Amino acid sequence: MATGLRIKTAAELRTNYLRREMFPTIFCDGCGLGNVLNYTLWAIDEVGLDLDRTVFVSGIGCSSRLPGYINADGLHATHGRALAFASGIRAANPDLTVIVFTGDGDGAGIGGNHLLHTIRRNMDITVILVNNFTYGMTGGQSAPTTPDGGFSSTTPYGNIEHPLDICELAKALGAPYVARWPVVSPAQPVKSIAEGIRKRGFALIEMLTPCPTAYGRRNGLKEIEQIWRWYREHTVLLDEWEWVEQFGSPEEREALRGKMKIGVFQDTERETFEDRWAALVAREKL
Ligand SMILES: Cc1ncc(C[n+]2csc(CCOP(=O)(O)OP(=O)(O)O)c2C)c(N)n1
Repeated sequence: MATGLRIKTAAELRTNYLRREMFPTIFCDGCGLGNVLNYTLWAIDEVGLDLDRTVFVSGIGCSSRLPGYINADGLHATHGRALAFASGIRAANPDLTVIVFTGDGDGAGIGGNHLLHTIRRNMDITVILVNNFTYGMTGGQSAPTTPDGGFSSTTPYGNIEHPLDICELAKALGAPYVARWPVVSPAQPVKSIAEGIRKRGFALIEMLTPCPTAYGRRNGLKEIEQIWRWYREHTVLLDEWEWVEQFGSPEEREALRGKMKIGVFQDTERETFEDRWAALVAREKL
């Protein structure tokens, strides 16, 4: 594999990282959250994180249940507030590695304002934001990410709102690491999660993840083959997207409509809140 990873078997993951008593999971058939959990554990293993020095934080939703399956300290916080709790942990104990699992509703809907200000502050937090285009746990209401025309319990005639591009937002706010990948292939997500954990400062990895029960069944995306085909047909690698925008024909540019860019949107350095705090404490002799 291109990343040089040795992918762990399910048995190895179970022994090293999982709370066996928590299984089976609450996830539906075809849900991609198991993949997100696997990729995160593979990345953690690759980085060699000490789980005794790592805290997993989440808000509320199906995706926010993920910390419960990992054999490490976790904080299952309130809806939309995962980043506020994560920021508190980092401020109180900057030696801890903080990884947040959040949904598109949790992280970019009700928690959208926390997302803006946590990125602006640039604390060293890695956020794995699971975008399943819907508020899954509560039965499939439309979210800020629901695609144009997408059917949901609150948009029975199709969504008329423009969807939020979370990665473009995070990039514009100066997040040092920003990436988006669909869950259908493991290599890039595992590499990005590892890069996000290693990055000093705020890292956001958006995972496009199927929700066959709440979103898929209303949108012809209930079966695995349909989901795979949709991700293949509706995602375009960033380099290719930029090339088409610059040099493509009007028809090729038009074909980008309704599709999503995937790849690493930003990989840069920016002074962190923790660095500035340490400098302030030293300067003012606090
Ligand atoms: C303050 C508050 N408002 C609403 C809810 C109800 N609620 C629980 S989970 C959820 C949706 C979560 O959606 P998302 O974050 O997209 O995660 P998913 O379940 O899709 O993984 C909502 C609205 C709540 N628990 N608290």
